[in-house]
Amino acid sequence: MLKFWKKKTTEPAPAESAAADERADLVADPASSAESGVATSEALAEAAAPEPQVPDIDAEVEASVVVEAAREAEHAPATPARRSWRERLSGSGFAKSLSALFVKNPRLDDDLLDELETALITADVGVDASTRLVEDLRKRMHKREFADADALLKALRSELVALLKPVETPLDVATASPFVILTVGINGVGKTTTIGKLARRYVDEGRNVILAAGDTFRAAAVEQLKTWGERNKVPVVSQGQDADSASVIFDALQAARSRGAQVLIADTAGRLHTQGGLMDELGKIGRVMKKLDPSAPHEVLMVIDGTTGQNAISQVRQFRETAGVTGLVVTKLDGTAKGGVMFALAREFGLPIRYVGLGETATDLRVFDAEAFVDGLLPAALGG
Ligand SMILES: Nc1nc2c(ncn2[C@@H]2O[C@H](COP(=O)(O)OP(=O)(O)O)[C@@H](O)[C@H]2O)c(=O)[nH]1
Ligand SMILES: [Mg+2]
Repeated sequence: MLKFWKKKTTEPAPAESAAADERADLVADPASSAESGVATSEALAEAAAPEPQVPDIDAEVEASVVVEAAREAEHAPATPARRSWRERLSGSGFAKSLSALFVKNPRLDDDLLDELETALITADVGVDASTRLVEDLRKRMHKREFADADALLKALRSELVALLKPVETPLDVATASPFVILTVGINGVGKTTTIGKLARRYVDEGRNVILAAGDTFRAAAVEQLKTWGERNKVPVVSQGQDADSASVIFDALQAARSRGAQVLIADTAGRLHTQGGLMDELGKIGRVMKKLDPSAPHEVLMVIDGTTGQNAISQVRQFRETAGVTGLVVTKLDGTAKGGVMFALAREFGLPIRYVGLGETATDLRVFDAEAFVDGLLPAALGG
């Protein structure tokens, strides 16, 4: 049975503003990014809220009214505060070892470059990329191209930006309607949380969004998505636990088309009884969608946990082959992530990095910006 679930209309939406986001950035505590099965303790409390009403046609209509109201009444858009990238990334292994390296005025010599190479490799940039980068800088240093460590830092910055620029390709959801995003990735990487954040972003942009609870493997996953739906006032299409994921997503696509929704975001399981089973399921979801819309899914968005380091590479390799990944989201870069995995991913696959997760709340998903990211990792200029 297709179930529409809607937000209870009595509760006022939290008014979050760009300014509030900035304040939150300043007090953000990276240590608080503990991982649990559900989004946050707030999510837990919300999940315990009364059961959603059994939906009917009226509920559908009401749900879209709520979406309209949300657009008008709610908050300023989730404007990314550029300076907050540094606040969020400063705890990363990359930022820490680089700032330790460039602390005080370091001597510009081969030892410094050796240490830089070690720091990059340790931060998960990858051996090949790190070695190439440092050898290039070494040649330039020997040609006396750098007057001081600041100049070296500037050169490093532009090399790092150059590595990431090719994958800085934002996702344009206006190219189809409904634009179907299928999210994939292993358990716990942040798929459901990312869907919640994306829903918030697209609603802020004035789009009609529908979510599909395609992770039917765990009951908690459906509840978690509903919680995000409630927060952002977007309908969530779900069936019971153990329902066929492809059929949930098929229903959701049908609903999205009949309601004129502009974006459909589908959640999927990160683990089934066997890994092969998961890949078969993802294949089936794709085939079933194409019965309604041969061009769907328009984006297969793979979510990667930024704290997993080099293991992310093998994950992407596997999902790319079997699920046809077209874009990446790297989450949890605010916590203990080393950060370097972004460069390794860019070099290895060249897949667009659409968004990065810099925290657990709705506005902590940023459109990937190579310069802001690199500046967040590197120490500020040494000179002053
Ligand atoms: N610190 C931090 N935590 C995140 C981020 N994205 C997701 N998480 C947390 O990671 C955990 C797993 O997320 P979830 O969405 O359930 O993962 P899923 O199993 O892939 O759906 C949750 O506790 C999330 O709050 C992020 O960008 N930063
Ligand atoms: Mg999930």
